[in-house]
Amino acid sequence: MQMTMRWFGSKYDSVTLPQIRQVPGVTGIVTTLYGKKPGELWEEEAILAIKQEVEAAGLKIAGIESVNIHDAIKTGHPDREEYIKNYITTLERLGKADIHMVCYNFMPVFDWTRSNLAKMRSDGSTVMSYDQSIIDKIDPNDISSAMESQANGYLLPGWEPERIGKLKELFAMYKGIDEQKLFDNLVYFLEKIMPVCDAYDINMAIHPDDPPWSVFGLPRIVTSKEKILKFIKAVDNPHNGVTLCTGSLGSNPKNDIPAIIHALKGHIHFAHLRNLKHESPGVLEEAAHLSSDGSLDMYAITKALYDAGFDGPIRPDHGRAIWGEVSMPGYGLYDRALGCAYLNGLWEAIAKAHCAAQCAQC
Ligand code: DNO
Repeated sequence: MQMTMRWFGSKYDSVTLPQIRQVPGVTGIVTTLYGKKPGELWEEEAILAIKQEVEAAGLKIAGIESVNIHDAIKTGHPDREEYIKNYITTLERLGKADIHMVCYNFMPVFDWTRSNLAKMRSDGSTVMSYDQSIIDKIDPNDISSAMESQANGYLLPGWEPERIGKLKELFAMYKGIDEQKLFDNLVYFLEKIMPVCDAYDINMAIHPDDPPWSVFGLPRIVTSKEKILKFIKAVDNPHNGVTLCTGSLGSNPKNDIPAIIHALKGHIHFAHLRNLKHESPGVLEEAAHLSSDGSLDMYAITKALYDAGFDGPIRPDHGRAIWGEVSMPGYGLYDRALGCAYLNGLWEAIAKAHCAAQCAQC
């Protein structure tokens, strides 16, 4: 595995590449051209410029998070052909730049959703949290301003103002799109892009829906082991894979994450590891990465990844805001660096225990 951190680019991130470079064991970052709108073509020069910037800091681009998908592709609108063409060209350019993993999502209208971006915990740290009863009372037209007002002045990933500014149009596009149609549109998209992924060895890593259930009445299809296996089987190609996001899948306590990892063996191309604490059904808050701070067994999850032979990039996911740091919610340096140290420690212990057990056998 390769330990990485997410970095949004020097114009958009409070964390710098030299800071990331000093986190023990972190050798790469996952990044994006953050100013690009979904569907826009990525220029070769822009890809090479960010690659050079990252490499000059002594790090590598381990993958892209994300090349976002235009809503015409998700809804199957006739314009999708144009946007799929752009997507293929972007993938081709990323492949030529020696970038071989792309994270994306297929969530209608909204990317990840939270009801609070700075919930105070008893230790004085703040975390992002979700409460379905609060979301149920929010008019979807108001959710973006509610999120934006808590974003500390940063642009939130997946909440592009140009797109979210046209919510009425967006909701109209999704009228009549149910789970089956969304699924068919995902399969259509994957079938079209697999040839370029084969040609340039690009692993596509779909991000689970966050939270993994329908929000604002919109369909969601990347929510459970069964649903993920359905589209993995529908487009039978090793490049068709997932981002194993423990926080997203783990928001539903019925999702057994180690079992999901084993079921998806060979198709996990990227891992987002974070913990969360369940309060009651539909009510949860993010936690420190340490198992005992939340409801997920981070040791069992990491061991399942190790046992499944996972060798892709891992990143600590959303951290708490601690020690007075002000950053994009979830993406400060301090708690994510603690997360890296903890996850690296788990991995080392698991790897050494495995070697010791093997030696004992011979
Ligand atoms: C939020 C992230 C998501 C994720 C996208 C992938 O913090 O986990 O925005 O990057 O869903 O396309």
